[in-house]
Amino acid sequence: MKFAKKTLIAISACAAAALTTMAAHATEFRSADIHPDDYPTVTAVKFMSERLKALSGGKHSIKVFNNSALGSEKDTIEQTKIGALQMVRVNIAPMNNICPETQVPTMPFLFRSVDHLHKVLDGPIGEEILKSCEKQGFVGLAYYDSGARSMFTAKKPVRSFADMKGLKVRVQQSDLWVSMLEAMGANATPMPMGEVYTGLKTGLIDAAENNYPTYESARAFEVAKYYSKTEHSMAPEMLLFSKRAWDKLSAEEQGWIRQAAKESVPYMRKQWEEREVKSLATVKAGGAEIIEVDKAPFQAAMKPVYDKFITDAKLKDLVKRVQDTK
Ligand code: BDP
Repeated sequence: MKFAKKTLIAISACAAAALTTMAAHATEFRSADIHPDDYPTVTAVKFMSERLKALSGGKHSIKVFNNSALGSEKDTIEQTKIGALQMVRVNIAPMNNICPETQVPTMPFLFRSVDHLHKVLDGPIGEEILKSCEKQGFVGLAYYDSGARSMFTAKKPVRSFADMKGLKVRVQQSDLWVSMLEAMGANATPMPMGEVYTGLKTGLIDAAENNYPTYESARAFEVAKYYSKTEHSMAPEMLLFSKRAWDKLSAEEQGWIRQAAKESVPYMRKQWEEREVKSLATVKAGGAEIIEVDKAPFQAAMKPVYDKFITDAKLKDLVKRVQDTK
């Protein structure tokens, strides 16, 4: 069958118009996550979808593509930027190279406690950092908890700072993370989370670092049973909406999305608290050894990382304001 060029243009214009009209009526936004079904970041976005449905009178909802179905965090961030995906839940780390302000909550040993972290992220500093990603194509909706990250090793345990020397450690895809591990004396290898289990199993890497829930859900404790409580970073999770998709929505629709995201935060925090306890029990039962380490030498080694990444006045001011938050 052959159509004249004009007819084809008319047909595609009609299809595009139909899509736009559809979008104005009912939309199922697509959101990505690397974690399994029962992980708190995934259940929280599902909760957000329910809230969005209620607030929009059934017009809008969110479908979560989790288990890395749409790729690594770096991939899905790129898809979100171009508007192929409307939303993404990622750790803040893969945003570090894109949006410099996100380096601040990633910085090692910055937060004194979960309370301190919540005060900062729930207040104007958190807001400012979310907003700073807008010029890069992302509307920051919320932060989710991610606990504290610690080292885990396959062959020999890290019992002191000296044990880090020469270890091949997987890090998230961020220059800041590479420097952080190098400052600890390790060789840093950036790779997606989905490759960590095999990497540890085959000996491609000696170690990785994460919170209890991911150490458990990624089954990393089966191949790296020494978990050393360095608690070197509390890098939170982020919920980002595609600015391209956002700009096509009405102010009212944007308000519903913001509201639903906001409401999912306390829900997520409760799930998170429970999951940390459950995951610790699971990894211990699975044979993991939980090791206390002296964190002071780790902390002392982080000065060059601050010097290298917290360079301009704006970032220095943000770090200072975080430290001054009581
Ligand atoms: C987990 C985060 C996830 C990251 C992962 C990682 O929830 O977003 O992808 O760490 O280390 O804690 O890559």
